[in-house]
Amino acid sequence: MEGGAGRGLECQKTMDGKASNGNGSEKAIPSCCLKARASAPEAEAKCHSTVVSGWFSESQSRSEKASKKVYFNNPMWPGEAHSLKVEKILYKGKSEFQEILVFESSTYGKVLVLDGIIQLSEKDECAYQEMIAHLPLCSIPSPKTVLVVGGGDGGVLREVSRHPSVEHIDICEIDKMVVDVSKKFFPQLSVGFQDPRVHLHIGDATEFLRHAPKGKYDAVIVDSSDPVGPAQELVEKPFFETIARALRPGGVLCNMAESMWLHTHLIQDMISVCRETFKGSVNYAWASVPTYPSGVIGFLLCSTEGPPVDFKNPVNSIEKLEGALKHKRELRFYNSEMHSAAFALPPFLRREVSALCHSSTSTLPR
Ligand code: JA2
Repeated sequence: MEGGAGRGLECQKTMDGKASNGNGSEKAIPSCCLKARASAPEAEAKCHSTVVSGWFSESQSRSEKASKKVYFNNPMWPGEAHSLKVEKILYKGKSEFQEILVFESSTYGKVLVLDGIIQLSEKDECAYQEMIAHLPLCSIPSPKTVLVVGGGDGGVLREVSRHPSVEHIDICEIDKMVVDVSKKFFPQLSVGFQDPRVHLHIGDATEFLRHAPKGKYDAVIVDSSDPVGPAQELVEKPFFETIARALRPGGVLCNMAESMWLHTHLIQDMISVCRETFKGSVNYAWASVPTYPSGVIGFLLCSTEGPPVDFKNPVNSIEKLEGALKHKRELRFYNSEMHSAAFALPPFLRREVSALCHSSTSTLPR
């Protein structure tokens, strides 16, 4: 997202609607805000069900024919909706698996939406992709073989390939159309596919993992969409079992694990399934991602029995890896401090997960 880098940063509005340059002195409204204000996207906006009068709202887009209330009726986050102002719809299509929408937003750059749910925006994708890749890969010494499940946009591949020790990266994405759309609209993410270590497999990840040699991977990263639609199986026990089988002893899994504000029970369920399945450590981390519901996303980290893994204190720090800070593009969100900080939990969540997470290597209290 070089073109959109820092988009919005130079354009912060104060609560009273006046523009501010960040040092307290008020200025005329900057041109980017005027442009956003003047845009009249309604004409294009009408052509997609999730866009209401120029605002995209996360919704259950499958119920297109139902009344307007579907916009506030996503089963993953009932009673709330998240909106972004639309400048222009760039693409809409339907694959064998889902609806795909790409639009230019007023303040977050281009946005990829699958089945009415935001998957990434150019402005904040760095937080999600950097964390989901480096939390596991910096927790083990010298990772060599990595599997990415989902992640068809390529952003996680871009991050995995920062690690000079990595020799082989498999990616199993169910929907080829996501890959094609990313190559067309998100070159800063799909650049990840250009690395010669990357091997793309289009298909069902549960099937792929069943055929993977036992103990093949040092790390598995599950970059899935929410568990409604094609990703439903990816939070269930049989899936975790196939991952544990495909990991070497002391290998690590990092799984997208929803919002601590909205999905505490889902997180608890995932942790208890993972405690049963992974005999090493299990831990939970989170990061701020403004375009995801409630503005945060969680990561569930697990290791198999073998060399112990202390997720909170990275042994393979990114700052020490040759060329890693600048590979393809600079790191924007992740560093070793952010890594350890991501495991700090507010009391309400700590109470819920600490009993489930404890193990000899976990840093959470029993
Ligand atoms: N974004 C993706 C993906 C899989 C393929 C393409 C893009 C994500 N997984 C993360 C989605 C997190 C959604 C949170 N509500």
